[in-house]
Amino acid sequence: MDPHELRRIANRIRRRDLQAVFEAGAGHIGGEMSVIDLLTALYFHTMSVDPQDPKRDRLVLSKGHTALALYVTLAEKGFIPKDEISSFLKPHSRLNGHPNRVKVPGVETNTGPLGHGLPVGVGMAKAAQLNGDSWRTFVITGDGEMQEGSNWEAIMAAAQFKLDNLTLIIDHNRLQQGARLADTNNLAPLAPKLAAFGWAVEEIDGHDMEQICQALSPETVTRGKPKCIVAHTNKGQGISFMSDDVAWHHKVPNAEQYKQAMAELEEAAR
Ligand SMILES: Cc1ncc(C[n+]2csc(CCOP(=O)(O)OP(=O)(O)O)c2C)c(N)n1
Ligand SMILES: [Mg+2]
Repeated sequence: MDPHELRRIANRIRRRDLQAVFEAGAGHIGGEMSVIDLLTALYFHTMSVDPQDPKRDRLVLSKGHTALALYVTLAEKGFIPKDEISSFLKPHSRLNGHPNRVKVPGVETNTGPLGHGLPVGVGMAKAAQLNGDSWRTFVITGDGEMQEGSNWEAIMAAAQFKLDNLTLIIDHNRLQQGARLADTNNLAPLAPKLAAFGWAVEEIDGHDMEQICQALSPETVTRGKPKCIVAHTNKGQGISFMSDDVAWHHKVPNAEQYKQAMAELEEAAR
């Protein structure tokens, strides 16, 4: 699929996500807008995700608070009915605030407590390596999430195991909950740290479809090394008044803000 079509899909996912947050009165809209281009490229360009195929590629959305972005992407891909998105966070809905692999088709791992997805991803990649399988594991973490020590244990293990079938994508939007990364526990620059741990590292603009697809392609994998893509993103990407504003980690737009946000996304789709 070409980048233009991928951008159209990402825009559709952003609009559906925004609508669902507005209607549910909850969600993590900032981090959803920042991760949607990455999810779109993974599901519509890079990964083979046939649920019947045990050798399908795997995605672990470790920043599980942005589950809604994953649900909308899975609905676009046909894993769940598009209508079901309107049940997000409703009583008895399977679309909870964090993804559940038992309930939602296409979800590979339960996530929510930050710092767990990468250790699980290392286990998945190790399993494929032991079986001699060529499927790939992708993990998306938040940048604030990278403060969790469990990630760095997993990073060491992945290098030790030479897991070149593992790709970690860090959604580097420079914001966490209630604060900037720089004012909390400043991990930037991330790339040299991953490189020092023995990973192959690439830095990209996480909203540029060409760059995302290129960085995810199997040809760019370094033999014998796990790969980290530091994706420079904006929290709230696509909606001017949410972009790069820490308040929109999990704020919900009022009716007027919703109208403006939707108008901006619709304009971008033209
Ligand atoms: C172990 C753990 N501590 C705290 C939280 C609460 N929490 C949810 S999101 C979040 C901030 C995450 O920031 P970041 O990883 O940068 O994600 P993004 O900016 O993409 O939303 C926190 C602290 C959690 N889910 N898990
Ligand atoms: Mg962040």
